[in-house]
Amino acid sequence: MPLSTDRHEFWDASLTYVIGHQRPDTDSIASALGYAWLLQQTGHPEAQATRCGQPGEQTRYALDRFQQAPPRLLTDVAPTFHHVLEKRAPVAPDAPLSAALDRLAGGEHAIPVANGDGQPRGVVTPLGVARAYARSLAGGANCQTPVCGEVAENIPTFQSRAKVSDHRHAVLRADHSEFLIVDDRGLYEGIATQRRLLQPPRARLILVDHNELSQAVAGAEEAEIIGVLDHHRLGNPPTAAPIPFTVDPVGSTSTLVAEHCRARRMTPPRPIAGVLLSGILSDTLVFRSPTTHERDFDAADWLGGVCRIDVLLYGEELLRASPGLSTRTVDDIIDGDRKEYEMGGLRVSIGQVEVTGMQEVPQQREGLLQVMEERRNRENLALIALMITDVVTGKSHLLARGERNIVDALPFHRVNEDEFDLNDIVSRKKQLAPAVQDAIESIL
Ligand SMILES: [Mn+2]
Repeated sequence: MPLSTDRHEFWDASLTYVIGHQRPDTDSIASALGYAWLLQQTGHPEAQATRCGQPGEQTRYALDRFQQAPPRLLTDVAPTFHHVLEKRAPVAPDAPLSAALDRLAGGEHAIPVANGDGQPRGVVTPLGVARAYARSLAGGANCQTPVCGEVAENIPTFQSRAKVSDHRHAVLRADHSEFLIVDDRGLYEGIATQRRLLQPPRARLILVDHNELSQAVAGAEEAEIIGVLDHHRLGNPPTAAPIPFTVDPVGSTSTLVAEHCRARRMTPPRPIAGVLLSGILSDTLVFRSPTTHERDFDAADWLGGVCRIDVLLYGEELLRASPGLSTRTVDDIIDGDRKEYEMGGLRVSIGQVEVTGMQEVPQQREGLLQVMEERRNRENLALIALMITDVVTGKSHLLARGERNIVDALPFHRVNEDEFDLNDIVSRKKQLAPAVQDAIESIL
């Protein structure tokens, strides 16, 4: 599916973005599409499905299979100068001063002056007019009225794309209460007032499939989180106002979306139903993961009926669409789905990668371990591990680098110095992370 619409766009304060986590997986894309659809049908036309990264191969397979377009890309939700500017019409430099005076008299504080091509030439302010008047008095008999360009003064200028938070200091300390905003080419776009810059509008987000800001779209800490629909551990900051917050320990966020649909007696169209089903099958590894809940079966069964598809057969087909190790870069394998934990006061990072068969592990092992060691040093980790899960057989291996006593304490079958056979462990959050935590706490 072409992703050619991925050019830079500003977020829109009139929309509510339903958005999954960074490095989106199938459940994250599916639940954003499904939940935005449900909201749109139930009185929230402003809901928009969004993603903050490129979908992987498995997700693209699911989208193609059900002919569903991916959610819109949104890579940053911090307020920019674009979000606060007022599009005041500029006056020409050779316009008579009366043109600016009329507007000042009407209550504007700064009248932008720009050439015909948009090149800004400053602003006319009451103070600037007073200064020009004082100059002309000092100059004696010259009674000719100046033009706007002669009276215009420079004020601090910002690019519309720049983040307000990056320039808060400059805005606070400026002698001016209004600022010129220009586009990428330096051409006039509008005026921003200090008052508005100190309280810019905030993007409205509903987080799906995550609740921790560290996993959210860039700028989320400056946004307004108005809802959370998730199935992961809590790691969210406090909000100013109460918000709908659902974190339910089921196998996928898509399950929660399907349940919301059913509770409201809304049946999604086939593309949405198919993608939601894919989210469930992907996160539960076709129900083989111990994170699987009875409710995941129910939701998948219902969605399978809606899109008239054999759930189990399709599930195997979907899992096989995951790419192998050799087609991915080492960085992508290690960082693609990596989460940091604090265990016994130590920093631990565990990544997970899905494969269809372990045959590529031996030739990739050394390269992966080397980069893991780099990450461990750079991020000051006590342990870094990569869980390689074969989604076809439901078995995993673990590569691990860390403090010697920690690696030695891992309660798994060692097949190599830095490699363990995890047998049928497939869940990082439910099986691996607790086992690693127990091991670390046992030696402290
Ligand atoms: Mn999920």
